[in-house]
Amino acid sequence: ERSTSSFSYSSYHTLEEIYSWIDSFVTEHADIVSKIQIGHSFENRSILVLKFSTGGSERQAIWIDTGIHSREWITHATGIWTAKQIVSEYGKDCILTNLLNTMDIFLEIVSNPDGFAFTHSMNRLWRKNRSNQPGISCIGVDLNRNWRSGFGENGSNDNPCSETYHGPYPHSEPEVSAIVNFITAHGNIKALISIHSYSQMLMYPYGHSLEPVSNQEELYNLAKRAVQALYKVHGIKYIYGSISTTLYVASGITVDWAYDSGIKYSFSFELRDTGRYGFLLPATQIIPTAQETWMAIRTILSTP
Ligand code: ING
Ligand code: ZN
Repeated sequence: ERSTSSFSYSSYHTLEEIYSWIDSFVTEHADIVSKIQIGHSFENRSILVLKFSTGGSERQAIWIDTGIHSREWITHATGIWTAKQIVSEYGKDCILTNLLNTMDIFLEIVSNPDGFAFTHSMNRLWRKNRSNQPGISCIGVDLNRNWRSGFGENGSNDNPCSETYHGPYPHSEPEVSAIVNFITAHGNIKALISIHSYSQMLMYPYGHSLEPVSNQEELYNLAKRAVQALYKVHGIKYIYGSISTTLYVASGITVDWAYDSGIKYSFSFELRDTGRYGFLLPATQIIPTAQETWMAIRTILSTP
C-alpha cells in the first residue's frame, strides 16, 4: 500500500487510485478521519464516505458530495484536495477548527463509482449511473433526478435513453438510497453541499419549483458572501441564486430532497469553467479550482 505522499493532487485519477488513496489517507490521519461504507453501487462497488471527527458522540454534521455525475472529474479532484485541506488546516484555521470541535464532516468523493469507472474505460462523457432494467435497452439513471422531492416533474425525463432519466421510482438507485438512508439515520445534518460542474454557479433550492424557500433571503445572502470569498482567490466569477431561477427547472434533485428533509442549508455548486473546456477541464486547474471552492465552502460552514 502506497502512502499519500506520492499522490498527485494536481492530476485526475482512476477509481482504483482514489480508493487506494482513501485507504492510505485514513490510515495516516486515523485520529481525525475514518472511512464508512454506506452501500454498494448497482455493479456492486463500495460506496465510501470519509468522516472527519474530533470526537464526541451524535454530533451535528455537514454533508458534502462530489461526483454524482461521473464525467464531472473536477468535482472528484476537488473533493480529494478538500479532504487533505481539512486535515492540514485543523488546528490552524479558526473557522474549520471551531467547526470540527463541535461538528463532524462527511465527504462522499465518488458518489457514482460505476459511472466513474465507465468514464475511464469506455466513455469519458458518461453522466448517469450504470443501472439497467429488464427489457430496457438504454442504461443508466440520472442520479440528480432520482430523489423524492418533485420526482418525475418538469426538468426530468421518463425516457430511459435520456441523459436526465429519473429512474422507475424515487430512490430506486442504490447510489441515491445509500445517501438517503445514511442521512436519514444520522438525523442531524445541518448543511448539505452537492458539487457538480460546470458553469460557475452556487445555487440553493428549489430546482423543481419557482416558489422561494422559506429562508431564501438567508441562503441568498450566504451564497453572495461565499461567491465573494471564492472570487478573491483567483478572480473567478460565479453567479448565484435558486436553481430554478438561475439555471433551469430540474426535479428530483439532491438539494431539494435535502431541504425538504429538514436540511435548511442546502447548496449545489457548479464548478469551473463556463464551457471553454467544460467537463474536460485541464488538470492544471484542479488546485486553483479546489482552493477557491474551499473558501466558498468555508464561508457556508462559518454560518452560526
Ligand atoms: N448540471 C446540473 C444537472 O443536474 C443542477 C444542474 C445542479 C441541477 C444542481 C440541480 C442542482 O442538470 C450538471 N452539470 O450536472
Ligand atoms: Zn452534474
